[in-house]
Amino acid sequence: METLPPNLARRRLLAGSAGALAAVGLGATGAVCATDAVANTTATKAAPAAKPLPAYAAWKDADSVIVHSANTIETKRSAFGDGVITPSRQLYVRNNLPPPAASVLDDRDAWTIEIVGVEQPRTLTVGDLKALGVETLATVLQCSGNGRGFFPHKPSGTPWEVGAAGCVMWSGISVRTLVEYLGGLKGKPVYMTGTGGEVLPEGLDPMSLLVERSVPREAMQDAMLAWEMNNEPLSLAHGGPLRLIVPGYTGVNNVKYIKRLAFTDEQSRAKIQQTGYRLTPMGAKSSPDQPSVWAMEPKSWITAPGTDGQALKAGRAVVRGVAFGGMHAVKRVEVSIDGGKTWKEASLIGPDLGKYAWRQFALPIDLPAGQHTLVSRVEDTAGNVQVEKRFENVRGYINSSWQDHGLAVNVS
Ligand SMILES: Nc1nc2c(c(=O)[nH]1)N[C@H]1C(S)=C(S)[C@@H](COP(=O)(O)O)O[C@H]1N2
Ligand SMILES: [Mo]
Repeated sequence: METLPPNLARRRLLAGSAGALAAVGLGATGAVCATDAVANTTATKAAPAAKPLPAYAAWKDADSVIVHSANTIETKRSAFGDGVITPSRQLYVRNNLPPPAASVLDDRDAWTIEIVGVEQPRTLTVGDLKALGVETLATVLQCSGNGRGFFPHKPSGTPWEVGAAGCVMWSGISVRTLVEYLGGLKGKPVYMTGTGGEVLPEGLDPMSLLVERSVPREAMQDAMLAWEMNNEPLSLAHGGPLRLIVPGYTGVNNVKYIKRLAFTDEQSRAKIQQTGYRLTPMGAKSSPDQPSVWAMEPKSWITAPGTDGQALKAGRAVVRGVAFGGMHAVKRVEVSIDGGKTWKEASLIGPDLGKYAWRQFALPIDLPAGQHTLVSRVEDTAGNVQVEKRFENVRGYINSSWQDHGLAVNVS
């Protein structure tokens, strides 16, 4: 039987009640106000002088991204375009630590990874892995804090809006194939734990910095060790030479520069696991007994028209966006041009790249003159509906609220 990560199980209940609220039309006026406020924030934030791209990500398309800092780069909402895969040059970047030296890419196949918690634990090179198997998989990669910028309490951390996410194609070896090759799992481990290969500064407690994340063991079923992203050798910015992909799980669980994969009975002792990335109720302190930020939830947002705040002309328009289920495939997407009072079903367009990818959606409409708030709402194949309201939490994680992600447009 599938064991749901606790955050997802709990949020399913929330999703149900938000759906009910939406059905009675609650929050429509609230939605307009909230999203107008958001639109203003966006406009003022875009204006200040753009920060330069850091050297390791200098190859990114500067016009498509917002550089928050050297280690946090966001895709502009207007840059998602109408193709399903997010081009690498436009994909967001998030590093908790500075990346390793670029020289780790000099001989990619020589990078080693230690596999433990299997019957025959071993250290293998990327070259070895390439000789064992290959698969290709599309997933939504989304930072746990994507949408944090919409939390009114201004949580610490990057105030991402929609662009700490993308739909990416990965190639590598499936963790299942690798584990079979190593004789299967040893015993019945509870977690799969991945360790990042950054060089840690001396003199500080390594556990306070180490990027090491544990996810429920079941996540290994669809997980992959990837050496290629969007048909190219994996870049340093995105975790090359080798990265763990845990489909359906938020960005942080997709450990870059992976140097150790362990099947363990306990969660990692690293701070990033113990108290970091917890869904901490407002007013409380982060602690290991709170749900870890693991599975993603149904979420969608509109990417066009009027994304850059440019004036729109009344008449025919096609509302477009992206939608994903997190752990399940997308069933349908509804669009509203009146802030959630009335909804129409959009068409899913473009190729379906599997349940972990996002779907593009489109709805041709007649756009009347005036101020409108465009919103979208996705339902997955398990019946989970994108929530109307964010779940308040101290660090601003997992904001899937359709109301927060509304787009205010001005039509004349
Ligand atoms: N080793 C390592 N892996 C990591 C991180 C990191 O800092 N170090 N950051 C995580 C976070 S918080 C996110 S959102 C994603 C970002 O992936 P990207 O930079 O390829 O977009 O990587 C995750 N994996
Ligand atoms: Mo993240």
